[in-house]
Amino acid sequence: MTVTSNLVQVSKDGEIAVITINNPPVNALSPGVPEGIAEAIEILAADSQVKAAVLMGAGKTFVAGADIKEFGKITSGERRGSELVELLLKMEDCPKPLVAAIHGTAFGGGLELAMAAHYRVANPGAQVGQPEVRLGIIPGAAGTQRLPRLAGVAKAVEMCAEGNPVKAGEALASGILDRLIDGDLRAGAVEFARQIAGKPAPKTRERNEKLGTPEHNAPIFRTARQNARNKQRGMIAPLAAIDAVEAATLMPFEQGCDFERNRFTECLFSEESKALIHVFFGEREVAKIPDVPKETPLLPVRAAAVVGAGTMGGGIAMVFANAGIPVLLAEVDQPALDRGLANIRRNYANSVRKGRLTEQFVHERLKLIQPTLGFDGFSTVDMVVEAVFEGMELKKQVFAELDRVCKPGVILATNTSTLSIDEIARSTSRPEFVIGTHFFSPANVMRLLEIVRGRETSKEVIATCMQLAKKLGKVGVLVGNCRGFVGNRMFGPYRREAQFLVEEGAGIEAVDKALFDFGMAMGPLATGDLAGLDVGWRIRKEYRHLEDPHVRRPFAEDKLCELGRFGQKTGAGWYRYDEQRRAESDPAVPALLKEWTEKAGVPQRVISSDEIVDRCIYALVNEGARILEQGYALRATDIDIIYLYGYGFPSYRGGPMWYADRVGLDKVYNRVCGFHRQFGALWEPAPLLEQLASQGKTFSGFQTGRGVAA
Ligand code: 3H9
Repeated sequence: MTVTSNLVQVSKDGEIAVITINNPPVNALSPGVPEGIAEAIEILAADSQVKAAVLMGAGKTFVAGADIKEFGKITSGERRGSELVELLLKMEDCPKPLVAAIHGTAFGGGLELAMAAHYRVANPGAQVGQPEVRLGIIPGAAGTQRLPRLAGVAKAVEMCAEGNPVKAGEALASGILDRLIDGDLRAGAVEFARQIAGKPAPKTRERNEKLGTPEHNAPIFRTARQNARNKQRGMIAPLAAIDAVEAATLMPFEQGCDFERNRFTECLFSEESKALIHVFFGEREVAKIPDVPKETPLLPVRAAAVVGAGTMGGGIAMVFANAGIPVLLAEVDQPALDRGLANIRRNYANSVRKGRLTEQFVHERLKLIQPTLGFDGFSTVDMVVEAVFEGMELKKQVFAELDRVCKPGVILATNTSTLSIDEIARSTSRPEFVIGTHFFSPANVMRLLEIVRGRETSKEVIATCMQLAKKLGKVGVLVGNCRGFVGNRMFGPYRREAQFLVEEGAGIEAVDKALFDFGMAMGPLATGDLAGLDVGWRIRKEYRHLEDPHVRRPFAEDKLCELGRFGQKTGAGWYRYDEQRRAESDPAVPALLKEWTEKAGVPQRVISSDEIVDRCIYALVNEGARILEQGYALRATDIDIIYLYGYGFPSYRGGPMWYADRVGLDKVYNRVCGFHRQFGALWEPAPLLEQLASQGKTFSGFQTGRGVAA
């Protein structure tokens, strides 16, 4: 074996050279890897015994792309970043045929590398993709130029603009791959290389037969741009990716590459890209809990149970079933159980109708959901998630009963969104096994799982739930046990400001539109209608005794609820709704608001969309700062991830704390101080915001230096 570097090795199998990239964990194209491959190409080109070569990855994957950690060096001018482009030309010009052999993933620069080889083979389980748009960039090593030449324009546009992975079978059908290899990939690839050795080595960049004509391509680009504007609203990278693929159809290869390079650089320097790269690493960082090390033993979760077959309980049961974990679904009586099961069937049927799931998948998942009355069968499960009505007394009764019927070592989780985990845990004899698993509605869709640590929750239980989140397809974020935990605690001030704004004279649609245009998935008032205004109303009634009567509170939503306007489910809330739950403005509400605000003596004024955004978003940030300071979240990143996956915050803005950092904490602090002077106590700046702003620091750089406070 010839070692070109510790990152790339060359070995020989008769007349076939095998180049192996060995840069764990994902063989990213970090500095040294492209150079190592270039050297390997030189070695085999000069070796007269070698007739063809295989390029593959060591370990669990081919190549997951460029090294994302290096992008900062390109934007700071420390690195050029065009080494890869040069390497790919060199590979393509190699006189001996190169076969890329793919297992795991060939993503981003990894697929670009493979496309510069003369042939591509893969294991059936492999995936290929150009996911760069998810990082706010576009392929930067001719991916937008070579992919349409292999896969055709429509497939290339879809892959580059949407960033979704493509399975090996589909990649074969679309022309990205030349052959699938069952069994030993190396042996199969070497055999394939023997078959093509000595034959001409086709260069992808010279293949123009799939590039289509302007007439044929025009509707493809038009539809792609429409889709990008709708589905990736507010983002620049998807549109840039489409432009670059279009360039491949209009210009010679070299010019297309220059075009791509310019758009790549533009994107790489954008705020969008910085935010999305923060999200990429943030998503992985939240899994790291300083006082719960990787080696913490995990408890088995082979079978689960859910108490309560309402909307949340049913959704949670589906989440377990979808992950292949058998789950008992318990209710107090048969009608409630029947309703719950009917809802689950309806949800699954909708997914089948929309083509998201197959009949077969649903059939198998439904078999995993076992309905039960009371606590029948609970003695055999490893984990229980309680999802009954949100009331402390009821929850305590359920947990006392679970303590009685469940075997030792079972994780007892509550889906409460507001109540104290510690108080619930005290109703059992095993508080170390009690934890919060706060799913978001609809549970089978939303990716966030807030994992709430009680004072006595054991590290094993925390580690198991974090691991389980991944298995369930969720992003688990550990939070501390405070009222509303992290997400809802921040959402309170956000929605409070939205209501104040309409009470002060802003239009209902104006408030929702300003935040929608900022990038939120929905405006805050429309979100209230969707979730049900009565939910907050009931909680406020429960906690009314804790409120300071001298502090201003919004009143309009309570009054809407008193009129039975609970939102979508009653056909009216802030908006009115037709049978299909389509919203339209309801002139009755502004009229009511006028009457109520006049009576309450709230002065009316014209409010700008900038003020709407700043008041709502900075209310999130100010509360986020308190949470961080009090240690209820481990890092600012954790708060960002919660808001991206649970609350529809735009990913290209990186989350509320990242957004505040980018605006500049001094500016945010001054604005919050202005609101404090204008609106009083509710806007008192969080001490951490004041401290970081005065020191010229950021939330991202702030470490509490301790674990999540329980
Ligand atoms: C690109 O290629 C641009 C090009 O056009 C060229 C321009 C010139 N770089 O996700 P995991 C780390 S842009 C650096 O937990 P999994 C990750 O942070 C790139 N690090 O594993 C983690 O570190 P830690 C386009 C990377 O098995 C560890 O590896 N490519 C990279 O669940 C394990 O990762 C992409 O966007 C990277 N490229 O999933 C693909 N990738 O252990 C990005 C991973 O310290 N990667 N790390 O937390 C992925 O989608 C997933 O990592 C993958 C594996 C599916 C590959």
